[in-house]
Amino acid sequence: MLSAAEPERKFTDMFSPLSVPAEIIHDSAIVVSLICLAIFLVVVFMLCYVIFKFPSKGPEDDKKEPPQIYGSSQIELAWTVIPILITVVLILVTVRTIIDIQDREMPEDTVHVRIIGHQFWWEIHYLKPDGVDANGKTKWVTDFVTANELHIPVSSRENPRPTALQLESADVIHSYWVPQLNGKTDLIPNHTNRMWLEPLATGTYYGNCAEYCGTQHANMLIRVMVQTQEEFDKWAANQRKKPVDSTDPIAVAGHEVFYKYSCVSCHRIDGSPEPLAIFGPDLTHFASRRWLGSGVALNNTENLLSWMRDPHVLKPGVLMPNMQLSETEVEQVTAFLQTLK
Ligand code: HEC
Ligand SMILES: [Cu+2]
Repeated sequence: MLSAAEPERKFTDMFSPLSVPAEIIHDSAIVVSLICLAIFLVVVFMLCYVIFKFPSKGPEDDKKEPPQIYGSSQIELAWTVIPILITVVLILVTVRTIIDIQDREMPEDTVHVRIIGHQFWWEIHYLKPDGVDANGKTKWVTDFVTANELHIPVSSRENPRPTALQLESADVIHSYWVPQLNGKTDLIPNHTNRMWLEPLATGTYYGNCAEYCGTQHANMLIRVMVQTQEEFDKWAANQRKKPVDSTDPIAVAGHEVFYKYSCVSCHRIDGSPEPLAIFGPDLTHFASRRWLGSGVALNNTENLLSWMRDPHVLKPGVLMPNMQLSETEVEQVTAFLQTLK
């Protein structure tokens, strides 16, 4: 299948970063954890010391108060100055990491992508430059649209090929998190956040929406296919094309079902009438995706038939209604969707 990228990286572990920004975060997390571990060990040591040094000498002794010390400027200085120093070190480590990630200059051939979070799926626009605006800044317009599965080229240290993400939301707050590729970044309504990925190995990376956004939040899954430059270019070229109209009579009937039941008021397939409200995923190349329902099930015939009978079976509470199709219509529309390669 076109969209596959091996190997599967299902292990969503932030301690094995495979992308430049994830590595930077990982390294500073280790420094911070080691400092915290040192503080923990000192406290535990002092606690054990006191417990063993001053054991109880019986019930009578327990009632007496130990001698009290007042106003030791040495002790007060120590417990004020040392924590301040530790905090300053933690601030420096954190600020350095933030600057390193946020102010990174992106090379000329960076891939630019706009991701819009929806309950409970991801709208993905690949962008292309379109001249400059009044301030001399590059204007970005949509090149092609897809959903849920983000394809990006693999990068290397000698020849960086990062992908810059522009994150937005159509409804509530979501959060984009692929632990091996970068930290979390929220998708906030009426505000654009940014992050970048620079993966150092190919494969399909797994992630999740990381901000509770409604009933199917747990099934708002993320898949990032990191491909070689060649595979990525091939994939992108296919996404830009209009799918070839099938002549199979069942698929042709399915195409009619698609218009008859106003699937088209929520979904875009190339050639659908304008204007287009984007409420559901773009289906132009739906058959080239490995999963359906934002990762909830594999995109195979059995699952697609189930989805067309009632999407709430695989994804209860999903915002696509049960379209009440007859069994014949279910089969026709399924056959049609499978031609959208
Ligand atoms: C009211 C709007 C609406 C209508 C009408 C609608 N859908 Fe959907 N559809 C959605 C939404 C929203 C999703 C995303 C569900 C999710 O993953 O959370 C979706 C998902 C899908 C998917 C899975 C896409 C993917 O990439 O995961 C398919 C296939 C689909 N719809 C087909 C259809 C067909 C065929 C019809 C007409 C019979 C239809 N839809 C009617 C809103 C709609
Ligand atoms: Cu979400």
